[in-house]
Amino acid sequence: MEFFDELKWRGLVKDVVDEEGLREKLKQPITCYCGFDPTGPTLHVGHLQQILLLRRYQKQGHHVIALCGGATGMIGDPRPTTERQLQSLDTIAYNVESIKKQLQSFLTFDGDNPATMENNYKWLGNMNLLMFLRDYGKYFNINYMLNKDIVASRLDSGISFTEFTYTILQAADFLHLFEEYNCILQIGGSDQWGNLTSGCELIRKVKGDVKVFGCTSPLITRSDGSKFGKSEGGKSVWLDPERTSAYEFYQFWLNTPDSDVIDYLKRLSFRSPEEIMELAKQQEEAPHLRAAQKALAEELTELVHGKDGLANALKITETLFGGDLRSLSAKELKEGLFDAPKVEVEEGLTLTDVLVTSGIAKSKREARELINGNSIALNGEKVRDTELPINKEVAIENELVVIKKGKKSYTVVTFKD
Ligand code: 545
Repeated sequence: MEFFDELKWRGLVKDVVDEEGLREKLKQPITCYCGFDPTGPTLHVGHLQQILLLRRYQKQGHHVIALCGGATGMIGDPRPTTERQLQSLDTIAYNVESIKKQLQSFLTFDGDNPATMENNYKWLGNMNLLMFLRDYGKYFNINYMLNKDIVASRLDSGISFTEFTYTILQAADFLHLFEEYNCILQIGGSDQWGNLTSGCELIRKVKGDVKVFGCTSPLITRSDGSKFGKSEGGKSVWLDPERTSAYEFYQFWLNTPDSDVIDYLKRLSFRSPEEIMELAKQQEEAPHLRAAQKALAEELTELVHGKDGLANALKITETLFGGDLRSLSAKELKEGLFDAPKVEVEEGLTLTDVLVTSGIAKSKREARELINGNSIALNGEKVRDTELPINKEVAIENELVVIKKGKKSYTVVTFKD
């Protein structure tokens, strides 16, 4: 399959500036870029598709530029809803560094086709206002700008001159990268269409009859209409191991509904179309085995958290689903049980009392019934002693006690100081 056809098959192409022209150009190596504003300290799963798309271009032999928006991040791309709060310069500087590090881990910066990392503060940071107005502003017709979707959607609620001007800055970047690297393609999510076309227009006006392109991808959605990128508990799933552990990350993908998993594999996995179709077939024949979900979760966890991260996620997963809890450290248990209820109790209460104070049982009577009925396990072992004192001695690493009621319902107990 031709590269661009494969991108289409994967669902990575929405709108294109001059598709025929782009297909022609892609027969030879070109330079393309995608920008990321340092609006937060870390990327999340929603950004993965675009980063991996850059990686696809790189693997195909194209030169890719990951641009970190040190300057555009000082302004903020207008959102359809409300004006953004400006971020402090310190925050932006901090975010730039951490986002650059994350982007770096997904692309190859050595070998014979190294990627380039750029920061638009380099050329926009010291631009002077009069030059901006003469060299760029002059090419933007106000009517044209008012017709951009994002501006149109903000006309009622209001948009500042600052955010209104954002698209010109991004266009200036494309022009700069065109001049400096002969970069002829900008990619982005479908929310970036207006900015991509601004850049193509600017380059054509300044440079005359040159061919430059923009290509957007549909944003990832969930077929049940809920927002993509949040875990069960509604927490965002980040690419930073400090914020989202490898286990949590793995579980997020493992829990992908059947109706979405093939779509996600197409967009995010580097498996070939044949391999993905094979997984689709397996899914149809034996959905309960969740082969497609496992393949997706394993591949992406290894990509983001490395081999060790994946091994750790698998170990925790297997243990929680039937292994010996004692083989996990307190840290691993906390990761594995991140979404289980947590309670703090006084040390030395009896098991019966702990079940009641932690809400696992509604009354002492129910607690005793559960224990006598063999439904309660402590750190993975069934207990039958209703009066067992719960203290640091029975806790894992003297820190936490994991109580399991029935097959799957975990509660993590720690002690008050
Ligand atoms: C700035 C200067 C350029 C080119 C692009 C930009 C950034 C662009 C933008 N992009 C989004 C973004 O999100 C924050 C990421 C880090 C916390 O706002 N104006 O910066 C997202 N982008 C990836 C995809 C996107 C987009 O980084 O394009 O569609 C999300 O999927 O929203 O010269």
